[in-house]
Amino acid sequence: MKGNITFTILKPDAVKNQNIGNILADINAGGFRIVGMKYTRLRREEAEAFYGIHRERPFFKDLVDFMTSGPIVVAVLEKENAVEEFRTLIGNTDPQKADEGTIRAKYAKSIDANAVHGSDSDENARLESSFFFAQSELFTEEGGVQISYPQQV
Ligand code: IDP
Repeated sequence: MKGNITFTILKPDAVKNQNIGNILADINAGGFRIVGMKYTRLRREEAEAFYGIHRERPFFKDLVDFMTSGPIVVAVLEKENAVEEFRTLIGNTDPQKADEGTIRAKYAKSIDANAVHGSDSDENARLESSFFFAQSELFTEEGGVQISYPQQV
């Protein structure tokens, strides 16, 4: 069964361009509930760890520079089949290729400043959520804790 949790970042460009409200409205209109949310800023080591999978890619330094350039909003979202549904809502990584009406088509300017992050698997959704949120900071519709994190080693 597909999981019902995904993780998102409203990236520094979205915050700088005053699009927090617009993007959260699109997220709610897309049928997602906000389970947890924070306004924060990544330190360099945190951005490098979060995007560790891209460490060898040519754009890694630019990506880390950009992600640490200003405050961000991080959130955990709930919907049936959340990971796939959210990636459809945000559109292609490159806003030039993103379908009309998607969040990146509407609010992103370039492939690096592309407004939002969305997890690419259920496992990464849990991992990325645990990077920013304690279980006690996440609330289901009933007000209970939603996510069961893997055991810390
Ligand atoms: P995703 O965010 O759509 O899942 P990924 O391939 O996981 O895309 O890449 C992570 C982030 O790295 C992208 O959102 C984008 O900000 C940045 N990125 C990906 N490819 C490029 C590139 O070719 N040039 C510059 N930045 C890139």
